[in-house]
Amino acid sequence: MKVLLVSANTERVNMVTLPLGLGLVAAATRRSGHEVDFVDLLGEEDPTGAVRHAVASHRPGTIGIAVRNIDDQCRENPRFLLEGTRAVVEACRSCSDAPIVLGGAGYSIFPREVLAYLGADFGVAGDGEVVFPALLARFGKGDRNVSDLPGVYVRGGEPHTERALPNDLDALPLWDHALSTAAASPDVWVPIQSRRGCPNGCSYCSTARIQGRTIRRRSPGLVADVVGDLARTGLRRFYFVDNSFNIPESHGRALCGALAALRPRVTWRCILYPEKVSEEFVAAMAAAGCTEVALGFESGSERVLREMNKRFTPADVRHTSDLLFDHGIRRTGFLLLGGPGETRDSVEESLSFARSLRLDDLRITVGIRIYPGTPLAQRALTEGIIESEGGLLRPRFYLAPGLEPWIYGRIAAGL
Ligand code: B12
Ligand code: SF4
Repeated sequence: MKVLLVSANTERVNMVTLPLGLGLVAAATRRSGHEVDFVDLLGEEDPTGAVRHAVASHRPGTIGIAVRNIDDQCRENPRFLLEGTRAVVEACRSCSDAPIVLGGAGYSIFPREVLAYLGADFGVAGDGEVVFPALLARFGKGDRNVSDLPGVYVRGGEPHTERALPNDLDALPLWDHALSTAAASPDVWVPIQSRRGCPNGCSYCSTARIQGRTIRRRSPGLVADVVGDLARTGLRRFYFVDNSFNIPESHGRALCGALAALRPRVTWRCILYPEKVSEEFVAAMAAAGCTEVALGFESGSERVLREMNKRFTPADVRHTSDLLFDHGIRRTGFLLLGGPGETRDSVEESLSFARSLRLDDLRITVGIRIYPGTPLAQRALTEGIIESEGGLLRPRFYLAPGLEPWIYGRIAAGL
């Protein structure tokens, strides 16, 4: 079957991101014998025009659309990002009768709501590489009765089976050539993924709904092989999009060993969870080409960290940050202020803690985006901040009482 895959993300906020997830779905779809046309709308001046053109020239039997971002998570001036995606769905409808299937990280958090809002036909919550080809196989037989497939939503219906989170990631593709041209752009850090899932259960986090709570790993050697292949095509800067590069540390260390052996050498960035990080591990990261780490410690107050269900203390953060500094790895710190239990004092504590770390960069977010199914959503419900967990598609935020408007002035005043 001819399949058109569209990445609807047009955002450049924070960093240019390549649609890795859709690329992996594209590779799996090709492996299943289908013909794939791939359109990334990032950088398109006329996204709906580009989609209409692709539909007209490819005449797909099925259209898949990746929904990455729902909003920008900014409480002060929130931007809801699905309107553009809705226009993309409408553009597809206006020139094709092909079924439209949604998927992606943003989609997986709000499968029912996004499907209804965008007016598509089907949606796949969770990993797409196995389920999307299974869906195509049914469509190929003229069968649109697909709600028995894992995590598949039909507009107005419910899936009969839990989302698919395959354990054997080595059986799935790691890259797709459709991404390679954009990956060569000088402002891109090429995304690569070595594991999925996170068991940590931070109180506000949506990852469990996207990737589940069980860690699923790819073999470090296979990941390094793909990075090496890409390096030989001239790509040298990578971004590990794993939720945390060091969970578990043994996997990260094995990966570092394999990356260190690559010629030509590559540089890379990753996200680190500042719990039990050893000097040996940080040395291995540096030797393998790590140049920068996103250190999401979120707070400098031990009490607030406990409220967030973090497993580390400010002392652990300092230890990790110092090790990174000692090994020449840039540190971007993240503070997430205003969650349950936050007070003016704990905000001051966090700011002075962040100052003391002498980070290379610090990003501060005020107010926490509430995601359904999280302890934070439960808390917001109990405190009357939200009315139900069903109304969270348009962003709602938790901000502890007594902080507004003071906190915005305080952040503007600097560390
Ligand atoms: C790494 C990451 C980043 C990195 C990206 C680095 C890079 N070079 O790509 C950084 C830190 C820069 C970043 C920035 C942002 N991010 Co971010 N990011 C992530 C993270 C942790 C992983 C995303 C990823 O690459 N996954 C790897 C790929 C392989 O998985 P995938 O895309 O989910 O694809 C799979 C499935 O979803 C599915 N699938 C995907 N597409 C399709 C299509 C079809 C048709 C089908 C059937 C299936 C399917 O199959 C794929 C393979 O199994 C997710 C959280 C998470 N756990 O998913 C947040 C996440 C995607 N980010 C989010 C947000 C909000 C942002 C920012 C807006 C934050 C900000 N204000 O700066 C920016 C936006 C960046 C941009 N320009 O678009 C949110 C999106 C939800 C929302 N509220 O909108 C998430 C979900 C985190 C969260 N808070 O919940 N991000
Ligand atoms: S460590 Fe990161 S991905 Fe895991 S639950 Fe916490 S915030 Fe989410």
